[in-house]
Amino acid sequence: KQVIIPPLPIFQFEEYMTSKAKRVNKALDETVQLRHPAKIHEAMRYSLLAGGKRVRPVLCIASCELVGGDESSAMPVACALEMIHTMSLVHDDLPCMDNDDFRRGKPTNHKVFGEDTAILAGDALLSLAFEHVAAKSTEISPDRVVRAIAELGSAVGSEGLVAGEIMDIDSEGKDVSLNELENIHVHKTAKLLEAAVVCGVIIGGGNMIEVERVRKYARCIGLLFQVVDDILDVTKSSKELGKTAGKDLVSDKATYPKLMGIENARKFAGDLLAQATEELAYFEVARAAPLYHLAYYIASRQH
Ligand code: GRG
Repeated sequence: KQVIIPPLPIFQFEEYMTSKAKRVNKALDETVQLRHPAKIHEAMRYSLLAGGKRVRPVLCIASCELVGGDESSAMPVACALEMIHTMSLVHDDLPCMDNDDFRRGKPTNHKVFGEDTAILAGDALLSLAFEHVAAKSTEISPDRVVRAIAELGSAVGSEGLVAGEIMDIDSEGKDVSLNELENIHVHKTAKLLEAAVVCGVIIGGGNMIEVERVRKYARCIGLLFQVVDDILDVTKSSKELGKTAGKDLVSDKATYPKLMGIENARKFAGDLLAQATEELAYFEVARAAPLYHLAYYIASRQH
């Protein structure tokens, strides 16, 4: 099948991302204040306000606006998504998981506050995410708030992020098929992006057709994010090494370039971008402009 990627609608995307991220940061800062007990709130704020790209909150707000809702209605869910994403990073970095020392350009949470506090800070962020949506989405009909909460819960739990992480852990040192690799990424990355757009549409008053369109869009950009990540790992390290085989072509970890070859991985990325934009074709182009640009942004990222 021939891949057709439509031209991008004209739209000030960088400005859009920056201004939305700024308002999300402000809302997060106000939501997680430095109160008693100071240590746990410091640890929560340390990772939450460490300057991520805020892709999930922006996806949520953009999807809410796509169906006619406004930014302020989506803000509690947008903040919850970032709390959940951040807690998953804090736990992922722990010595018993990936054992990473740096995240978002700073020492990881457990390096600064200790493992015990890092685990608790993650737990507190996860719990607060759900409390915040339930307590602050006061202008949205309760049935929509409950649907959004259910969507968030399923994106996190044993059929969501946690499923992706356990499958990833179990796959270590084993031969992983393309299907298994896709399944890990769908759960570790795509599920929360799906929840972001689906919750945005639910809160914005959208219908089931709209929900399913954005869900498919998010699944494509979630996989796209990982394929691009894998390709960048190869090209980055081959530049560093001055060789054709980069780090991830020789390391243990299963990646798309390793399983299908770099050219097919690039083609797969193109297919995913085309599929993502196909789902958006259902909506009015001008309203969907931020989502088109987000997909291109993920596809063309250079680092
Ligand atoms: C969720 C209860 C619960 C436990 C955690 C550890 C774990 C289970 C899941 C791991 C999830 C994980 C680390 C997925 C990778 C997600 C990903 C694509 C991270 C990078 O996202 P960006 O680029 O990062 O959006 P920034 O820093 O910009 O936000």
